[in-house]
Amino acid sequence: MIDLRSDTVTRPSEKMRAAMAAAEVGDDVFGEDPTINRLEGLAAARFGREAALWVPSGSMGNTIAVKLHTEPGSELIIEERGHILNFELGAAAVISGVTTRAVKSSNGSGHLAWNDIAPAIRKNPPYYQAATKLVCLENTHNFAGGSVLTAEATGEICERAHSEGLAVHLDGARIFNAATALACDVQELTAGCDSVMLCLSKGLGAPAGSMLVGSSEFIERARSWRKRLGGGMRQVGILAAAGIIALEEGPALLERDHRNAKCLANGLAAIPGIDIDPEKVATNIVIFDVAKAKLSAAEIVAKLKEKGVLAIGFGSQIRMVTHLDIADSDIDAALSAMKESVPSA
Ligand code: TLP
Repeated sequence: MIDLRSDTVTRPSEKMRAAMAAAEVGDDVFGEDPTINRLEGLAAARFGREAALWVPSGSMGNTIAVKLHTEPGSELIIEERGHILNFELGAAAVISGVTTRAVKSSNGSGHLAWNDIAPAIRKNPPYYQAATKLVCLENTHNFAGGSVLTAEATGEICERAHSEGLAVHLDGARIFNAATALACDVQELTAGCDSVMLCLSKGLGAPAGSMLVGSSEFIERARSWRKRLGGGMRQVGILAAAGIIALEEGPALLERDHRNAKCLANGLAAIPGIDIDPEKVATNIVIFDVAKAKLSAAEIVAKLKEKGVLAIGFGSQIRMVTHLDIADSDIDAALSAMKESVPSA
C-alpha cells in the first residue's frame, strides 16, 4: 500500500527501534526519566525557550495550552479550518469551557492576518459577552494545504495580540515543515508565540509524542494539567529515545517530502477533472478538488484503495500527504493510479 493518508502513519526506523530498546528510563511522574529529561532539554534549546514538556499527542498539547491561556467563559480566535476547532472534538469547550470564534482568512494564504483577527476581538466587552483571551495559529496550516506562515507575519500577529492583552498559542504540529519551506530556523519562526506545540510523530518519524515549549512557569502548570488529563506516563523514555532522533535528524529529511509533494501536485494538475494549483503546494500536504470529475471524492478514494493507494476524501476534496515512508517512485505509482481512478470529465 502507498499510504498517503497522513504523515502520522510513518513507522519508526531501525535506528529509533534500537534507541528505544536501549533507552535509559525512570519514573517520569517523579521527574526521574533521564531520556525524557534530555529530550525536553533539547526541545527547549532548539526553540530558545526556558522549558519543554513531552505530551503523548498533539491534541493533548493543544488542549493544555488552550486551558492555560484562557478561563472558563472566555473566547479564543482561530482560522475556520484550524485543527483545534475541527479535529479535537470540542476539547476547548469540554476541558477549558471556552467558545471558539472561527474567522475566515482574507488573503488567500489560508492563514489569518491581523486585519482578520482585529475585528473579531472582544476586549472589555459588556458583561453579557465573552472576552477574547487567546489567538491560535497553525503553521503549517493542515487543511489550508500545508501552507506556511512567515516569521514576519507571525511576529506581527504576536506583537499586536500582546498589545491587546491576548496570548498567542501556535499549533506547530508541522513547524519544521514550515521552517524547511521558508529556509529559516524554528526559533525565528515561533519567537513571539507564548507557547508552541510541535509533533515528533508526523513528518519527523517518531512513533508517538509531541512537545509543548514555553516559559518555565507555563511548562510547570502544563505538567500538572498533563497529569490531570491522564498523560503522566512513567517510563516514557522508551518513546523519548525515538523522539530525540526525530528532533535531531528528522528536520533534514523533510525537504525530500516537499519535493515529492510538489511532484505529486504537478502530476495531479495535468489530470482532467482535478483542480489544484501546484504553485501553492509549499510543504508535504497536497489537497485538491475533484468537483469537476465524474466521480465523487469518496468514490475516487475507494478506487484508489483498490489500486493500492490510500488517501483521505472530504467533501469534494482529497488530501494526500508525503512522508518518510513514501519513496520517490511511489509518486509515479500514485499518479498512475489516480489517472485510472478519475474518469475524464
Ligand atoms: N492531524 C491529523 C488529523 O487529526 C487530521 C492528520 O492526519 O493530519 N495539529 C495539527 C495541525 C494536526 O494536523 C494534528 C493531527 C494535530 C494537531 C493533533 O495531533 P495528534 O494526532 O498527535 O493528536
